[in-house]
Amino acid sequence: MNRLTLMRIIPTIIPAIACLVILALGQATGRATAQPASVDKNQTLGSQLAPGHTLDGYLQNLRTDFRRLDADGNGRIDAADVAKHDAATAARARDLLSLSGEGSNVITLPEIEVHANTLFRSVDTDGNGTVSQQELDNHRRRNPAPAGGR
Ligand SMILES: [Ca+2]
Ligand SMILES: [Ca+2]
Repeated sequence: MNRLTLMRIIPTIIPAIACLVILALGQATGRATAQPASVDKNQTLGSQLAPGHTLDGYLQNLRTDFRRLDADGNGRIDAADVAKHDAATAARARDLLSLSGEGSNVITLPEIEVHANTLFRSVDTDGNGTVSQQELDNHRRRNPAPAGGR
């Protein structure tokens, strides 16, 4: 390859490499920002999902959980409720609060049910309305607990 050929090739190669680098960086940062929220959601809501559950049974479980955590019974979980609980229950309440999104410090049952509906559908992969042990195992393999565990 002589110098002249090289001079012709370089201007076409450099933009191509730059494009690849930008694409790779974009994917890396996309993963880094998207993953923690969805993993948290799966952990927080997935802990109430058991084999044999229908969507109704699962939502019933979440409602019971919600009522236990809503210490003052006003239909919202917020910092006032968290302050009334022991450490373990307060941690659970904070997990649910984190579902309401960044900057929000209150969550209602309908908000939780929206997330729960989405989670249930993503676990019930054959769409028969019941979560089997196999579907739950597959889901947990796809969404492993964060390193360090909680
Ligand atoms: Ca409350
Ligand atoms: Ca199923």
